[in-house]
Amino acid sequence: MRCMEVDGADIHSDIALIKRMLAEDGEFVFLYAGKGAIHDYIHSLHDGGNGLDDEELYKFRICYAGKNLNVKFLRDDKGFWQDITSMKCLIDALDTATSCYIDVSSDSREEFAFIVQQLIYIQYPLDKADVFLSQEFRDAENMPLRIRELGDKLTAIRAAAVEVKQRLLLAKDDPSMATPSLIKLSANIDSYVECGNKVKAYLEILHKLLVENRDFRLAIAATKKTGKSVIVNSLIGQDLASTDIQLATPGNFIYRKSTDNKYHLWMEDDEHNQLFHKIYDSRLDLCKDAEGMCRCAQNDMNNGFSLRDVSIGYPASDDSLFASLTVYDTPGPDAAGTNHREAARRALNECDAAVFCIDYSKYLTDSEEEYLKEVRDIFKARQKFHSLIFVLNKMDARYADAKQSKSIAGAVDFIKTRLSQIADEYRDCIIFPISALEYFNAAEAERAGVTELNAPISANELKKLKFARRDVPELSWLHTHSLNLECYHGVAKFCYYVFKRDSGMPALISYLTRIATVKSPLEIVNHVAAEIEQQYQTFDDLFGSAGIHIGGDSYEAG
Ligand SMILES: Nc1nc2c(ncn2[C@@H]2O[C@H](COP(=O)(O)OP(=O)(O)O)[C@@H](O)[C@H]2O)c(=O)[nH]1
Ligand SMILES: [Mg+2]
Repeated sequence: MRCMEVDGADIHSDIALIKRMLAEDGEFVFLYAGKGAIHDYIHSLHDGGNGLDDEELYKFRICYAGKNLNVKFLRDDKGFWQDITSMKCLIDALDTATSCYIDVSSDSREEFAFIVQQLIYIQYPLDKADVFLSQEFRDAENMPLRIRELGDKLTAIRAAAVEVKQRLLLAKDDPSMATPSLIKLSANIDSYVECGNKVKAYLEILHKLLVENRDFRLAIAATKKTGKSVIVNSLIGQDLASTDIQLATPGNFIYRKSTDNKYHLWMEDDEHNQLFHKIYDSRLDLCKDAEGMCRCAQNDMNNGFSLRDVSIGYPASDDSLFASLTVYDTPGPDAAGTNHREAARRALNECDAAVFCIDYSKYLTDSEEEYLKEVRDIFKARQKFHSLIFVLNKMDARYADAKQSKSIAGAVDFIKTRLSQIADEYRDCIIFPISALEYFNAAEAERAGVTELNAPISANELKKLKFARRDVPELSWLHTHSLNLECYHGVAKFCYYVFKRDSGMPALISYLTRIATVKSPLEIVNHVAAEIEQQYQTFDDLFGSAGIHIGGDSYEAG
């Protein structure tokens, strides 16, 4: 990819240079090495309409120059690792047609997030670039061995606890064995039992990780009407979550794949007893019932206009993306007088990762800011900010609204700056610009069997298609959008692949897949390992005083 540095020292010469390069190569990438934020620089380049015009801003690709990188780079078609020290170095080495690996040798999450975000700024296809921390890679390789070692430690703790119990029993019959330190242990026998239960719970978690394909739980959170349900439908590959403009989601709707190829709707009480369970052959019948439940809740003042968590099972092919994904469509917390806030908070606490969605067309409202502070508190307590991902949705709105920022990097950079002002913890967050509706409409047309868009066709042919297939209303949206892509980006041919890629969703999905398959299991093992180490130490100190050493030979391990 071709690239060049700019620094804003002489804005007029920058404008002239950028205009010239964009006319030559629409994909040209600029690296910002100046002071201040990229969104402010873009504002200066626009110069109230005297500088870069809208068409140029749509095309303009820019990211930060990042001159102190310490990463290793491998391209699939080359057999050697290359040292990378700046974004210029990286972009020179990238090729959109070839997959690559970017190994963040410093193990710094900040550097990792920086690189991923810069690739998003320049709209690089993230599914072609695998960015990872060196430590993560080593951990993943060592995971089976590590789990075995942790299992051994747990067995040793158990064996030592059994030994303590046996000695206490013997001491009852033989007072000479009742040393003062053993008697001291007997006073706390209840707390060992409790620890024993904890140890058992860890064993179960590890067992699940090793033996079962663990479920990945993802919560989608946002204020109302930001596009949560469209994102959910895009991820599960079904039109299930209601996007009726008059109907707010009044509780958590939890979607997971069913095992019998049917649709299911069920609800449980607080003790996980099923309150009801209905099975459907038809998606539409289930949707009708689910919408009916939402409508009832809208008038149910006694229950805070809310629903208990509703679970939905849906048939999905085995090769479907995220086969073991559970998605929580959470209620927006911004409806006064409802219990919606509480339900969303619960989902955010239960999930392995969360997507927080911001409406591009509104640029952070007061209620979004308030919700973001609350989410910061939840994730602070959980100590896992990197599993909180941001999306800036409705990016397609920049074509329709004259006042909106035309540059994707400009819009994302602005929100990124705002987020770091709202909470320091959001400084290293990653924001994905997407148009969930574009992805969803393309997927719906595909599911409706419109095969003409499997291969590229012109905007004019797409126009004819939308009239020929009036039964597929999504084609009309896609056609309107194709005119924007043709006019502002010079796209001549359209197919599902083009729309999906333009939507930004594949980049988000590939990032989520990585979290689900690598980061989340590692995080669980690390968490469990830390707890086990702590328990090991506590027991060892405690039992050691009575001459019993965990894993030692002072007893028969059993
Ligand atoms: N233009 C545009 N509209 C969207 C997009 N995503 C969602 N919407 C619309 O925003 C409205 C609210 O979407 P919905 O998913 O119901 O929002 P929720 O309340 O957050 O679940 C609907 O009319 C959607 O069609 C998008 O990417 N672009
Ligand atoms: Mg919704």
